[in-house]
Amino acid sequence: DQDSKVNTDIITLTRFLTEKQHDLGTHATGDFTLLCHALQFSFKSIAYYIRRATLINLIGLAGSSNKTGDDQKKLDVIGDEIFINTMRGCGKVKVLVSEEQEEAIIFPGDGKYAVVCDPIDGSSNLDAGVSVGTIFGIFRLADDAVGDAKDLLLPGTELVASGFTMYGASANLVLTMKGGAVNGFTLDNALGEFILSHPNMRIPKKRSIYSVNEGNTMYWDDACKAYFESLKNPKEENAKPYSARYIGSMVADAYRTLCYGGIFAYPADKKSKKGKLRILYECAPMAMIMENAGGQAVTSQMQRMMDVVPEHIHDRSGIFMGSYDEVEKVKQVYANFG
Ligand code: AHM
Ligand code: MG
Repeated sequence: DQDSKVNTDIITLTRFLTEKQHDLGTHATGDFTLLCHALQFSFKSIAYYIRRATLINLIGLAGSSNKTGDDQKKLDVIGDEIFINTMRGCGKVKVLVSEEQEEAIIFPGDGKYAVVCDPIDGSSNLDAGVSVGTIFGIFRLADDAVGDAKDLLLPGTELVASGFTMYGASANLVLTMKGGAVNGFTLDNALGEFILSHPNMRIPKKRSIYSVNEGNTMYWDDACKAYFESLKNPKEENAKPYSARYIGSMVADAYRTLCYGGIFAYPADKKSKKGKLRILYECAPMAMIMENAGGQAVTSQMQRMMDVVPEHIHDRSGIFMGSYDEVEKVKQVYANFG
């Protein structure tokens, strides 16, 4: 009967984190667990407001611009405020960097962590109901850190945890910790809990899918042009061309790449000389997820993304990331161009 099929032993994010904390032994203070609880609350709130957006008239412009001069959506502002308030409220965070805030925000108190985030990435897609997401990274501050923005100019290799939540057909949280596995959780709206639905996610080793804004082709350098050309018009006998998939929402494109494999790229080009995506809260957290799932992430200079030290908190980089073999292929083509 139906009742006997009910799983009464589900692993919620809370249970997962509690078990992880236990694994760390007595030196774990629980601060990180509390911080993650605050994070998941912000994801639930943002998910809720995105679902309700049309109904409660949040769609459209907020009448303000962020520092790059982009029009900010009302939901951008709300997502940012939710994030700032939950991070302040948990008492474990000293510094917060948000894509929507020009300066790092310093919280009073003795928080040991720094959090970097893009509260609602891909927000240009919101009005069309396309998936968007929150990207985040967590650093443990050095004991002598004064807690200002400079403490955050760190490479991805220093991240203790990173992840994202995609607000799509369901809210999907992907979380990984330093040297650990990548785990996927799905928000059960009725229970209000993130449930471990995708334990130990591994990115397929290769897959013939490419994801890039091809409208920028005229700005690409020759290596980049040659690489994508080789996917569309493979020279090997009987080889089939790759499929194109580009949502224009990094979290959604990254989530698909994680699930199905392939390559996602936002290269540096003649127009965006340093690329478009931000190192600290977009590229590095995604690179950590890709690597921990068995994939790779590199810059447009073919440097390991995780090693890049941003020059300032909103610094950008070109990025190629995804299946291990697909990134190898990128490196090969670029090597031929010297
Ligand atoms: P945003 O942080 O202003 O939302 O911009 C980041 C987004 C990413 O989600 C996506 O990968 C990229 O911009 C798409 O850019 P483009 O429209 O140039 O293809
Ligand atoms: Mg963004």
